[in-house]
Amino acid sequence: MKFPHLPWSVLATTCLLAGSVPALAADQAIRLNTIGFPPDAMKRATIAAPCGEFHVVRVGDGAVVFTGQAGAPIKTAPTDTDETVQVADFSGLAAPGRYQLAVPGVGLSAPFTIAADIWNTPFYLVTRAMYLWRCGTAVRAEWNGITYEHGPCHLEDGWLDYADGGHVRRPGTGGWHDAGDYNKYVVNAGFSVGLMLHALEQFPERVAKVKLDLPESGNGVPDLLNEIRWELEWLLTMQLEDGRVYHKLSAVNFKYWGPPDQDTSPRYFSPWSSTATADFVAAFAAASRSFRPYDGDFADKCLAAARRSWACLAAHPRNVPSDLRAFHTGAYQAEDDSHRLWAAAELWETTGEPSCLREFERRAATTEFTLLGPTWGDAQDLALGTYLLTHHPADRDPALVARLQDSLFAQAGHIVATAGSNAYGRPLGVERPVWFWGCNGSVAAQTYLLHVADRLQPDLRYRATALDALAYLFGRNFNGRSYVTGLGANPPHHPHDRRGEPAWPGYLVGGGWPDGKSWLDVRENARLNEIAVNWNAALIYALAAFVQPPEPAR
Ligand code: 9MR
Ligand code: ZN
Repeated sequence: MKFPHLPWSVLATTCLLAGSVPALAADQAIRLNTIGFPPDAMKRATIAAPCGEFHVVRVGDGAVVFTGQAGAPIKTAPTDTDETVQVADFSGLAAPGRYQLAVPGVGLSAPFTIAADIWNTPFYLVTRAMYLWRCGTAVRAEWNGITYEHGPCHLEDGWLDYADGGHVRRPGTGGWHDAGDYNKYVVNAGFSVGLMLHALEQFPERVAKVKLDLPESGNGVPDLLNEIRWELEWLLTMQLEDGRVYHKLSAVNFKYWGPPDQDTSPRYFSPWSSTATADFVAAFAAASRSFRPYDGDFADKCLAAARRSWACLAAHPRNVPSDLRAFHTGAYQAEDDSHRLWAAAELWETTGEPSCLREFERRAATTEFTLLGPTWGDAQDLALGTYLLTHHPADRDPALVARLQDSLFAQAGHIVATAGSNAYGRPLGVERPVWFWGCNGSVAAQTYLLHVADRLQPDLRYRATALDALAYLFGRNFNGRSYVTGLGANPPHHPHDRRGEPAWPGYLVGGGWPDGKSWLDVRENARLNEIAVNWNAALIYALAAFVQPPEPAR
């Protein structure tokens, strides 16, 4: 059978694919991962219109390559997407190619691809997006024939007025802009670096050789590590002599909108915080491990910096928040327990020192894995993951190991079940308050639990659910749109990003809340449509697990 033989209603809706209609056009009723699927993966679409038989047709000649029957109607909760949908399962189709779903009476889906290396380009773009966030330097990249660039920015960073330094400058250029704003926050930076380092540490065979077209590419260091180093070099400028770490370097408000190299808002250090200091320790202890094979001097420098701030934490056993009264920008304030736990875990993993292990195990005694995966506010999953995947397992407390493994498998199992029973395969589900600022980032970050669990006890359901998370983010969602700029079908065109439009490519937007219908592709809406380093870092981690490594040279 050929595509032209399909009912006229399918053909009629094809024309709608050409325009970008923000409203729910008929074709947007067919919601699926618009990047695609590895051949052996589960493949499902969610159809928000009554349907029965469906077909998969090949792009080009329109040949029908698969026919199936949509599942029974599912009513989604009012707090979720409040609609009736049916699931089309075409997992039986494994042949590589480019396809569309054709649903008689409903329409045609966006095109998607079946191929083993389907996640390589997204990994490249989403990671290179970190490079495009670089501050204090000119950046330039091309994507889809468009050049994105700006000149060196924020070269005055920054002033010490609000950090007991008087009107004096202290060097703090470099690093990444945090998000749609150009400020730089240590807690979010440390978290993002940590998660990216875990991606490299857990999937080195997949990502260490990936070229990102960075200024440093070809220097013998993995490009992922080259990009991380850009942020680390800035983080080093945030550390005081005595190990305390400034909480942020920021303008006093969010008023400026425009290219970063035209931004003349004065930017200030805020006072130190214990949370920033703990995240600094964790990030640098982990970085020291990853840099060791490539650059021993830098690895030593990272470890020395981590130790200095670790000693500072010991001298300040209680949470010390930063005084942010002068600022109306991001706060990134958190209780620091999970951050201290993470610092202890990474420093122990790097040094093997019993005192770090004791500190970790004391703090971990009452800790569980979370369901949301690691977030900037709650780093404990990273801490517990490091402990369970350690390279010196024999030193650990076996009872604690057993309890934490149980906690991990329970939470990972819950995530699997949640995705399995969700109409869109969304692993965050709907029953708890799971629509919040940045919830798309958590959908990506939940894969952390799945992959750590898979490593300890391989189970195909963990990887399948991690692919469900990616499928959701790239189009199998209420909007039927990719939530990552520059990738997939009808991606965000108006992200909350001061660099403007056309949208800079490779960025995951925060996502809708307080329910499953709330997302808007509106530039002004930071709560729904901002981009941020922590969400991209989570997506980098989620994608790293599925990058197809290059064929070994013969
Ligand atoms: O991701 C942050 C989210 O968890 C908070 O609820 C929200 C409000 O404090 O802030 C988010 O982070 C923003 C930060 O404060 C400033 N830069 C942009 C970040 C993403 O919106
Ligand atoms: Zn800048």
